[in-house]
Amino acid sequence: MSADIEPMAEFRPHSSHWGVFSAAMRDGELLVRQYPGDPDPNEIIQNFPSALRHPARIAQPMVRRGWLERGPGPDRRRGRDEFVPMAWDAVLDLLGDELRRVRDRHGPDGVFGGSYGWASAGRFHHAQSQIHRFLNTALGGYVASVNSYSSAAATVIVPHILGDYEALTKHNVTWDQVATHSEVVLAFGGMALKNAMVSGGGISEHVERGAMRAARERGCDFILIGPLHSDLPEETRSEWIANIPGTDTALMLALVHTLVTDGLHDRAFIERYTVGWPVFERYLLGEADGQPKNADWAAPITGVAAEAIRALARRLHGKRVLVTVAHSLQRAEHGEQPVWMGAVLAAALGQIGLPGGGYGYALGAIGYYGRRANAVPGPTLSQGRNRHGNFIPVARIADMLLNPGAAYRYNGQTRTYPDIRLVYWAGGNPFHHHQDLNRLRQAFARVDTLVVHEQAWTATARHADIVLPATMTLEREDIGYSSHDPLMVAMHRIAEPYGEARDDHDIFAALSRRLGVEQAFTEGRNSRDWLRHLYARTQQGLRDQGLPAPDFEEFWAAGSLRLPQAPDDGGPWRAFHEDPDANPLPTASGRIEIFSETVAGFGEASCPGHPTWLPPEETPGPGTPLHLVANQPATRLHSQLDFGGHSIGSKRRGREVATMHPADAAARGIADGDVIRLSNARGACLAAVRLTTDIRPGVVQLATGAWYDPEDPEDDRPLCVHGNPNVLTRDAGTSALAQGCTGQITVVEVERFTGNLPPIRAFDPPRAG
Ligand code: PGD
Repeated sequence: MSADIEPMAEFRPHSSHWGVFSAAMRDGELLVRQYPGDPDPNEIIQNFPSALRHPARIAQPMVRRGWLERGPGPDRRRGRDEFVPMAWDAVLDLLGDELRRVRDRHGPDGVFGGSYGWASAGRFHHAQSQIHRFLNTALGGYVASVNSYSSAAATVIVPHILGDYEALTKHNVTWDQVATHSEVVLAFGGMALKNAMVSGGGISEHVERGAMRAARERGCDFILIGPLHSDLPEETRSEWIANIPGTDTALMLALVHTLVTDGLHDRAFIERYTVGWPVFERYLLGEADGQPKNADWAAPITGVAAEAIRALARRLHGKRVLVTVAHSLQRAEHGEQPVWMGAVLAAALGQIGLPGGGYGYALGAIGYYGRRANAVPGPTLSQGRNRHGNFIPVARIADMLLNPGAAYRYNGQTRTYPDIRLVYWAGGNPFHHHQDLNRLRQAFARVDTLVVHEQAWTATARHADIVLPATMTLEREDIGYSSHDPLMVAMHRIAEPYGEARDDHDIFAALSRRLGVEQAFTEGRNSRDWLRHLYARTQQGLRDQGLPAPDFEEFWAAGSLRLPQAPDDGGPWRAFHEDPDANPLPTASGRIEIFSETVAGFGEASCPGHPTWLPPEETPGPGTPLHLVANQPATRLHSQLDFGGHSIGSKRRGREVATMHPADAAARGIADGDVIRLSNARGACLAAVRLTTDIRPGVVQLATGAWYDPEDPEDDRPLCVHGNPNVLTRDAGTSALAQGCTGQITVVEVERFTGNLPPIRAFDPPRAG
């Protein structure tokens, strides 16, 4: 039994996606303390104290006036209307009736319950699990969403070319192997610590910085390929190749071209472990289309000198090289290609499956990659079965709502968008995560009813018809657990719920009662009973291994439990390397597919049968001469707790901070600290600006997560005064294969904002009448 977090009388254990901590209420103030066992704690914890009782929290159930007065139906007043407070019983009766109406009239195909979002740590109160369980129980199913905004392109292409996506990202090269074995880490898109600092479900030890430092001290070279120098930590003392955003596939092709023409590629590896090389090689050498994909070809596309590309390729030969490709590269038009081409580059270097070498796809993108898995099962709430089974690729939500009945392509299928009447969201913020937010507003205006459970007045809550206030984790008990972190945490309740906020579970239990399925939803358990029940699975796993298996009360009193972990054995990749016949990959051929008959057979021009350079539709040009990189923020997770002190402290003049190169700024008369206006044909937003030479000229960077704050909500394309880049990004799928999110890159113009600075109102509650 471990007592890693001492359950002191005042400070009690808790957990979040960004770290384990302990907390206490003293004189009405929340105090937080970092977990002492964490070598590199995440400062995002500091968002909690000011957020807990912030006026941005939702205090009571609210119903949009227009919906209340006119009933369900399409309405462009969503996001513009005032709200009417309502008592819990009344609002639950109203919502119960509406759910019954939609179920009886339209069936599960009329309800979108995808409800994508990161929600919070704590495996029982996990909002996605709760909402899906409820919709399955009460409605017999719903239209779901598949894949994620993080990694949709990779999730769909990887099974065709490498097999198991989970094994690629979670059972492959670890940080320990990097520290011990890698000689060169070639990081496309880098491995920014801000991303690795976060892990869904909780994380007790942030090891990435230490592992990179150890590797560097041993002599490992880190090479960062990407427009932002900050995408590798200083500890790596990395070399920086600042390519044009979205051109990594061309760069990788040119690297492989040099390896091949210099005779440096590993023919034996390609022969034994891959299929389809000859078809790809014809394309690479230009035999298929007359254009060799050599360094001279790649130089103007990538903005990297041909000689630098050739020199880099030659340097890789004979070393233990780890190729990493950040998720961000595939969150762009044709995002499947860098994922695939990264695998081909690693195959050409011949080290897939060796310690610290090969292909570490997405290593560093999130805290649970590059680690050992827990050797016992964790607590998971069953979501029941969606008997309906219809789904959309997650980032096609606006397309679906705007085009009911329209056909679209996905992973080799032609599918049809359903006609959605009711959208139900808990634990996500589409006005943070989706692209082209003005289009999303139009899409949400089309449904009959939009229901949102939220802790705070996000723009999603402001666009809802029925808003139900949810508790924060600090206001409830739960179990913090992540599949690749050994510390399971008893998340004690630290504070009373804000206002009338309720747990998502209790809201769904009350609705289940109204819909006659309470027993099926709750199974007769209250929340504490559920924690005991979910814990039992882990306890049994420990028992099965003959390990001490404390009962729930002991675990709860101790505050945490350290779990056994699986060995760092290289997973299926090591086994494949040792014997590809005995341990084939779960692809069509059992080998790495450099050419895929399956993908080729789908006949998509936007994703052919081998990795291909496909120029993006959107490139800088007249009116929008700059690339915008809309990446992950460092001072909050996505949009969560943007009103917390740590996030607010990072803003300037109340706005999100964009970075740009001094040369681009000078050409526009912009000085450090100015407020700028970023715009393109889809929209515009304000941001403060910081000038730095750590960004490629021609590129502007603005992190996601600043809450959407329309200057004039009545406008159809309002200026976001706060700095949400998703008013600018394009709502188009990565390709007809994966239809993933392409929010990472777009094109803009930037100018100095000279008008009167509009106030920030994103954190003020909406009008209530
Ligand atoms: P969050 O801000 O985490 O963003 O998108 P996601 O929707 O996950 O939203 C979670 C919401 O859930 C918050 O509003 C929070 O208050 C609420 N919440 C938390 N806990 C609870 C709870 O217990 N109950 C209830 N009811 N609510 C809760 C993230 C998505 O954004 C992701 S994963 C990625 S990787 C994408 N990245 C980009 C990008 O790189 N570039 C662009 N342009 N856009 C992106 N969007 C994507």
